[in-house]
Amino acid sequence: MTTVTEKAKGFIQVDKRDAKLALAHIYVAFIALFIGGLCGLLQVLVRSGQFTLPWGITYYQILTVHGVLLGLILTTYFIFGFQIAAVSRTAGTLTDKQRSIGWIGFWTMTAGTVAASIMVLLNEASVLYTFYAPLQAHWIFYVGMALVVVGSWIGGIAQIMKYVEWRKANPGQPSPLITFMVVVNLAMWIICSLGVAVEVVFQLIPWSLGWVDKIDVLLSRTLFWYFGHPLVYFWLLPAYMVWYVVIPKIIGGKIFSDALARLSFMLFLIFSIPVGFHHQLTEPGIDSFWKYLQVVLTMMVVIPSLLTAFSLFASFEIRGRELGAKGVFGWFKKLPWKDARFVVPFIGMAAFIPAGAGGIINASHQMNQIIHNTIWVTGHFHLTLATTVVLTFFGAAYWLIPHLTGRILTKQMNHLAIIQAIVWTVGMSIMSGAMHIVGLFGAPRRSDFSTYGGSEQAADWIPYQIAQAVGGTILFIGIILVLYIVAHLLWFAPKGKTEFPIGEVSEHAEKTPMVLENWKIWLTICILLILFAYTIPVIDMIQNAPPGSKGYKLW
Ligand code: HAS
Repeated sequence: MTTVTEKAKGFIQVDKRDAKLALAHIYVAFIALFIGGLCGLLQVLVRSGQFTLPWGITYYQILTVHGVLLGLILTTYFIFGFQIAAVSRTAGTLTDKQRSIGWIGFWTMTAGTVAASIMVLLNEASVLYTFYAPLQAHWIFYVGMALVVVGSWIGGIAQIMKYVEWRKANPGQPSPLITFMVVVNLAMWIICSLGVAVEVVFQLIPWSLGWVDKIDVLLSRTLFWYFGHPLVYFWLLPAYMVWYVVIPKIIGGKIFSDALARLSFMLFLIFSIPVGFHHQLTEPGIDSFWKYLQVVLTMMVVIPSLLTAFSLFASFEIRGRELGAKGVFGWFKKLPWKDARFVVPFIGMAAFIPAGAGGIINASHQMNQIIHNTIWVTGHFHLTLATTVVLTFFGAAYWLIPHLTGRILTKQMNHLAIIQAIVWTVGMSIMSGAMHIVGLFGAPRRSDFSTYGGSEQAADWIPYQIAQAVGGTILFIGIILVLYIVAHLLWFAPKGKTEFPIGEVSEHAEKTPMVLENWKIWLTICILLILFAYTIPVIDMIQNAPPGSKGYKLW
């Protein structure tokens, strides 16, 4: 295998000051991985029925630490670190003003993270990562979460400013693909997080401070899920950036089509927000027409993922044939199976095939009745988020961190990174597989074993829960391995230059039509679809809220 360093000749280096900002985010992400992962291990042990938490720590407390730190903090910080580096690498070094705004965003998010984490660790906010009312947390937890969101807007604006500057300097030209993708992800994030911001600021904070004694629970859940589904695409799209732009370069090939990649991202922007009701299909108070409409829109958001799968297969096949591959699957053997930067994200891609099929099952109105609130759903998001996305992030970290720290990924670390991914795959197959199967038998998610462990059904679930504990323990070993590699890349790896790989578009690809970068058109469609999918049902919810829930209303 050619080492990363050997390949890295004459490449563009991210400016040191931007690298520092990106790295600050990456540090927080991996600290969150350690604490959140440890709580994940404790959780599967508790659910196996063989272990009791010491010192009065509760199941919901560790479940909240796990969900908030891994689902919200690890992801947001890694994504921001990656995006800042990607924008700086492809659209140019940030200006001092943009970088200062980036730092203000970072510190605002971090102040919020610390405040919220302290409340969760003190058992004052054991409300899980969805913080559904009527579970109530200490007001400091909600203020902390609001600061994380506001900080992400500030940090996001810094990245968008660089894009705007680039477009002004290069009129009529399509922007660098990965910078464009970053801006789509941020646009989606800002539009969707308005929902959770309204919920937290106008409902949860006044309620937790005792200014109002009741809130409209259905409305609060609806505002959460207006945010919650695009949240999962906010996690996914940076993985897609790696798949579309970085992986073709790593395999020595070309990006299949710039236009197709941009179209797929714009389809995510318009279809990923008006679909939150697919998390609320079993909830009363929402007319079934609106649920059905959002199920249809959910099926539309599957299309850009299918486009992505097509594009990836095309990139792989074209490269394989260049290297002499024959037959339908001959290209498979020609891929760089000894390069962790490829293998680790590739396992993530492969996992997304069953994971995506699971998502389609979830979204299919009637089938949702079988799996909703069972541990099948937990199995689903451990395949999507904790395998597809997280393995892609690990694979990216193996070139991103050494690029930013001025070090290299040695052959030994490259080898260890592949072993890490195999450990992860084994652990996750056992854990997520058991979750999917026992979920179909009706085993509940988010339930303390002590509350249901004595029931007759629970006896049938126990073998699967023990399997989850075995898988979870293997996964924790995977976390220790990745943290070891990351620490090595941050502080101990030999000094050297590592490439930030950015693929070139194939010369056979069609020219990118500029309409794909016409924000007026795409944002208008996005807002119209949101208004169409949400206006009437939300008015309905407010007007027809059951008597007890009218104590506090938004308007
Ligand atoms: Fe989901 C629940 C529907 C994708 C995460 N989802 C969740 C929850 C999370 C989550 C965290 O409709 C739980 C929320 C909670 O706490 O309650 N999900 C979908 C659908 C998709 C989907 C339709 N989910 C994701 C992704 C996530 C994620 C991505 C995180 C990153 N999900 C649902 C529904 C629920 C739900 C319901 C609510 C369930 C309930 O009742 O509570 C789709 O986006 C999936 C489309 C994906 C594909 C796959 C394309 C494949 C590709 C790979 C190509 C591979 C290659 C490699 C080229 C169609 C792109 C080649 C490999 C070889 C081996 C050759």
